[in-house]
Amino acid sequence: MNRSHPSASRIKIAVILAALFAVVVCSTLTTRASSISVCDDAYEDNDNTGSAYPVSSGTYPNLVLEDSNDYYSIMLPNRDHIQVTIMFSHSICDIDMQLLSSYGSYVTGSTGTSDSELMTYTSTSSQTMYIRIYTGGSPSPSAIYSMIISVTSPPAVPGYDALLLVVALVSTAGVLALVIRKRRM
Ligand SMILES: [Ca+2]
Ligand SMILES: [Ca+2]
Repeated sequence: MNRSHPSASRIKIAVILAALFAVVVCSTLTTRASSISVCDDAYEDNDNTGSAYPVSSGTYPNLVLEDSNDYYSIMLPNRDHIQVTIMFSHSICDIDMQLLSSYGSYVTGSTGTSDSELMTYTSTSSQTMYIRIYTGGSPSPSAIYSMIISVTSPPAVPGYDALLLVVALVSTAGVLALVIRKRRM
């Protein structure tokens, strides 16, 4: 017997034991103060809109869906376009996501069956929106994902600001004319 090359079954058992060890350790090693698992990401406790972690355009690697939800908040000016992408291993955990309004209502979402999800939205008002990461399966310390957020502003329209100024001046002049007319009556 060649002892330098362990059998495939032994390797498989070792991998399973290592995974079980990680799950058990990560599930039990919790901080006494907040009960947050030491294996979850640094943005916890962000399990609802009230505790959503504020984010902006950028890449957020090594996030963990160890509990039921991860919420992130983002400020979107009117007409800005947001694109959110998450990447993960679908075979480990089927992670989905939603974009919620400032009131917490559903705006759009992505519930695919591959190793990534993507959603886009163009804001119709200035508001704080919420990105909800969740799963219909089982959250675990192994449910690791990366999130990429891209927010872009609409291109400036030539003469748009000047047009707004003209409209404001004409409106103000109209109101003044009405006031003067009423006083003379
Ligand atoms: Ca998390
Ligand atoms: Ca969470």
